[in-house]
Amino acid sequence: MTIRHDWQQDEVLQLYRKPFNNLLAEAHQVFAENFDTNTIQVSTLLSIKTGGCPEDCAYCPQSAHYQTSLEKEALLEVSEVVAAATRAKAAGASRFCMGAAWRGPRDKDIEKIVVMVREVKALGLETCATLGLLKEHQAEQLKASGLDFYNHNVDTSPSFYQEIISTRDFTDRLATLEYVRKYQMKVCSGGIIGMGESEQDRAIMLMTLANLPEHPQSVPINRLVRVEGTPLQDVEEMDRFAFVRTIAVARLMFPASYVRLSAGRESMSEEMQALCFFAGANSVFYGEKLLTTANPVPEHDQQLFAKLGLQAG
Ligand code: SAM
Ligand code: DTB
Ligand code: SF4
Repeated sequence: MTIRHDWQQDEVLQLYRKPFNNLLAEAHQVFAENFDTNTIQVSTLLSIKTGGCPEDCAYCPQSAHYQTSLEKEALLEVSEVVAAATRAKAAGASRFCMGAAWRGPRDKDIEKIVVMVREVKALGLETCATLGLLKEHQAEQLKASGLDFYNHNVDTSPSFYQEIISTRDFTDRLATLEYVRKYQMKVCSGGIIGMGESEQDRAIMLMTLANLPEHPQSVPINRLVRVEGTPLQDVEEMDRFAFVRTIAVARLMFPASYVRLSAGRESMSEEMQALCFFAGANSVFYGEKLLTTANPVPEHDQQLFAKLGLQAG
């Protein structure tokens, strides 16, 4: 297996534009060379601080800039987080991901998060947090708490980013990823597909991630959940095969990483999900809610996994 950090836009686009069957066959081969293709990693999300976010990400129901039906909530108590993590473990999740609608945490927030991480870890779960932009000392504190993964998506290409978010820069995101790597937490970083971006934007997003000094260990590919009240509520639904192609290209570019079929499964058919699993997606968010929007109920996912012979692991 070759881990490459020198991807060029043209060759990524060439992969993306291959005949569908060839692309899927190649991606599946690389998948089978590196993973047990019948094992799927399952993570459960919890929004530990919901809504009222100062950022203006055009896709996000939690931004204070838009009128969505979401109720703003304060940071949850540690006991509430532990109770949710206990339920997630009982339902079969192996990783628990805590998400907060912040531009970035304050130092006093980090103190509370550190306790949450310790207690969730003590349940025997892997831990992940997604809290926005980090300062270096905050990354150090999170590492010391035992945090396994930090999620921070680049979301799209640098040029399309400017059309989606005005309150921060693409380079801010990369700086946080650098701190996460520096303090040796595992990186979970991917993006959102279906916001009206071009094929080039998709290629550049994947290329940006692959050409980092280390590949993210986990690459979430989210399909935009169009939420009423956000600027992207009426964006045209993207071609479903183009989504599957993006998963296949991610598998080819990140042969040793987990590729997560992330947000947007609620509006995918079982057949579309099965194509994504064939193309190399080997992780999902599991549990009836993502952060604030719906996800397939666990019983439904269990039935789907059984039909496909997939084992949660
Ligand atoms: N506030 C932090 C941040 O932005 O990094 C952490 C939470 S934020 C909700 C985490 C990720 O959720 C975003 O980077 C984006 O990829 C994803 N996301 C948010 N809204 C989404 C939507 N409507 N559809 C798909 N993905 C979404
Ligand atoms: C990721 O890439 N997707 C997750 C997680 N990382 C934090 C979030 C999806 C959010 C979808 C919209 C919502 O439920 O609020
Ligand atoms: Fe805030 Fe994160 Fe939503 Fe952007 S994606 S508005 S930073 S919660």
